[in-house]
Amino acid sequence: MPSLRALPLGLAALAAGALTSAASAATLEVVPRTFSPRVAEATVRLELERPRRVGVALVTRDGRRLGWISRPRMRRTLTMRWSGRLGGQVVADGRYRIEVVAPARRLAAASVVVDATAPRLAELDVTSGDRPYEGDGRLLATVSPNRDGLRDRATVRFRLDERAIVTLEVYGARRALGGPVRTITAALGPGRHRLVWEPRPGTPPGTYILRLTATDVLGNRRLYGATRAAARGIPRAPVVRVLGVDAWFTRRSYAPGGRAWLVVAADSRRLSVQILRAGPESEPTFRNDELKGVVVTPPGGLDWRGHRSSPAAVRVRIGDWPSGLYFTRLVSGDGTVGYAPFVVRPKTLGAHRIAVVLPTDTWQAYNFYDADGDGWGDTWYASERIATADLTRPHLNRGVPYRFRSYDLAFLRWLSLRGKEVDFLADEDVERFRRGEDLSAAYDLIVFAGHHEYVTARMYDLVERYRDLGGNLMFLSANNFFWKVDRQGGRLVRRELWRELGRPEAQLIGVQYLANDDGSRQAPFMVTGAEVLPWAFEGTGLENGDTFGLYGIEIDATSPDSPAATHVLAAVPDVFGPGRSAQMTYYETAAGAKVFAAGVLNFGGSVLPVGRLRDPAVTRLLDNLWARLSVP
Ligand SMILES: [Ca+2]
Ligand SMILES: [Ca+2]
Ligand SMILES: [Ca+2]
Repeated sequence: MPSLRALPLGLAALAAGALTSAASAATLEVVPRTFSPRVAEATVRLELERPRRVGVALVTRDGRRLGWISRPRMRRTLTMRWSGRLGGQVVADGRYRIEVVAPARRLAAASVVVDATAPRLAELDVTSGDRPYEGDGRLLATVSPNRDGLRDRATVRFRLDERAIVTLEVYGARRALGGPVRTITAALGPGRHRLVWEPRPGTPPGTYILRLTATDVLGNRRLYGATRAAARGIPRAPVVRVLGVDAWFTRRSYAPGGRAWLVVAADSRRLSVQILRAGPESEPTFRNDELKGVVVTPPGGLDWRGHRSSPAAVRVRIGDWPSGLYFTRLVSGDGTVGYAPFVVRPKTLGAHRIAVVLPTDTWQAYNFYDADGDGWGDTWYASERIATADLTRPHLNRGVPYRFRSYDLAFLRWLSLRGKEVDFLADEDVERFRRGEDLSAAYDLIVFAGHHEYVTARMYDLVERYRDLGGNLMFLSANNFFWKVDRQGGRLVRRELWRELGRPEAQLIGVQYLANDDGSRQAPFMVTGAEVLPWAFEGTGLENGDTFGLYGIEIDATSPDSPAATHVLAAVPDVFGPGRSAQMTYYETAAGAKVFAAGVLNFGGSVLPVGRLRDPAVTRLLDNLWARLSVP
C-alpha cells in the first residue's frame, strides 16, 4: 500500500506547472493543479512587482467568487498551503480558478481541479457461477475449490466510475483480520470489471472476506470491508465460503439405541461416512483440525449428487455403544474431510458412579464458524454485538471443537489407558437430573474435564447442591463457572458474570478466574502442599519447592470466597506478573465433599500417560486425585 499512496503525489507533481498571469504585474503558481484535499494540499505562490493590497480568491469557472483563500492585505510575496477548504469545508469536486485580486482589479489567475471523491465500486457482487449454493447472495458465494468445474472460483464484479487501482485482499477472518492469504491488484479504467479468486484445493474451509480498496490517481481511497467485526459505517466486502464437508448433529448427546439427525453441507457427488470413538485410539493427534479415534462402524457411502447445492440431513442410528465422545468422519470424493462430534451418554444416567462432563456449551461459545456468512465468527469473541452462540453449528477447523487437542484429548486418553468407564455427559445432560439430590444419588464424582466457562443457572444450582450434599468434584481446567448463560432453543445466550450475581465461582470450585494472557507466558507449577496433602504427591517424587509441567493461558486463584479449608497444592508463582499466580487447590467439606481444581487452563491437556509428552509426575498426581475423589 505505501507504493499506492506515493503514486498520486508523483502524478500530481508531473501535472504541476508555473502559470504566469497575463498581467506581468503578478506571478501566480499553484502546485499541484489537480489534487484531493483528502490526501494532499496545494501550494500557492504569489510574487508581485511591488507591494500591493491583494487577496487570493477561489472563483468558479464562470467567474463567481466563492471566498478568500487568503484575505486582502499589503504584501509583495505570498507562499501558502491551501487545504482545498473554504470556511473549514472541503469545496465540492470540480474545476476552479484561483485569482489574485487587488481592489477593483484581477492581477493573475490559475486554474485548479479539486477531486475529493474516491472511486466507487457500483453493483458490487460475488458469484461462483450459475449454480449458487443455498444461502448465497449478492455478497456471499460458496466455492468448492477442487477443479471439478463446479464452483471452483469466486468472481467479484463491479462497475468503476473512474480510473483506479483496485486491490482485492483475501482474509480468513475470525475475530480480526490477520495477513491476507491472497492479494490481487489491478489498474482499471472506468466501466465494468471482474476480479477472480480461485482458492487452491486444500484451502481450509470457512468464510473469507474479500476486502477491496479502490484508489484514484490523486490518492482518494474507498474501502469495502472493515478490519473488525464490530466496525460500523464501512461498506461490506464480498464474502466467499470455502465449503469443506460441514457436518453437525442437531443435539449434543444421544442415548444408545437412539436416532440422530446429522446435517451435512458438501459439494460432492459422494461421501464416505464412518463413526469413531475418540480417546481409545493409540495414534497421536498433531493437528487442531483433526479428530482421531477407534472405528465403531464400517465405512458407509452416501450418494450426494442430489445435495450438492444445499445441506441435507441424514438419519444416524446410535448403536449400543459405551458412553463416550464419538464423531462421524465424512470424506468427500476429492478427499476433503469433515468431522461431527457427539456424546453418547449412558442409556440410564448414573450407570457409572463417575460422570465426566464435556464442555459442549463452552466449545460452541468459542466456535468461530460463520454460519451467517458475513465473514466473521458467530460468537461474542468476534464481536461484542453478538450475544448468542448457535449450538447446532458445525465447528470451525473441519468440525473439531476449539482447542480439543490441547485441552480435552489427553484426559480422554488417560481414561482409556487407565481402563476407566464413566458416564460421559454433555453440559445439558447434567440438567436432566431434577434435583441436586438425584445427582448426588447417581455419582460419587463429577469431573469437569475441559474449559467449562459458560454455565446455566440450572447447572450451577444442581452442582452446588450436589457439592453441599457431599459430592466430589474435579475441575481439570481453569476459568470454570464464570459466565451465566441461558440455553434458548438451540442457542446459548450470554448473560452476566456469576461473581457479579453474588455467586463467585471460588465458593464452589475453590479458585476462580484471575487472568488470561492467551498463553504467552507459561511456567511450571511449584509444589507447596506436599506436607498438608501428602497423598496427592505420593509416588510423584515431588516435594515442596519442586516443579512440574508448563502451565498458564488462563489462570485461577483463591479468593476470600474460597471455602475456609481450601489448600493450595501447587502454584505457578507470578506467572502473569507480581502477585498474579495460578493456584491448584483442594478442599473437603464437613458433608464429605472433596473438590479439586487445577487452576490453569491446560492441566487436563497435560495428563497423557504415554508418548513423548508424558510426564509421569503429572499422571501420578491425577492417579492419586482419582483414587481419592472417585470414592465417596
Ligand atoms: Ca476521484
Ligand atoms: Ca468444485
Ligand atoms: Ca458471522
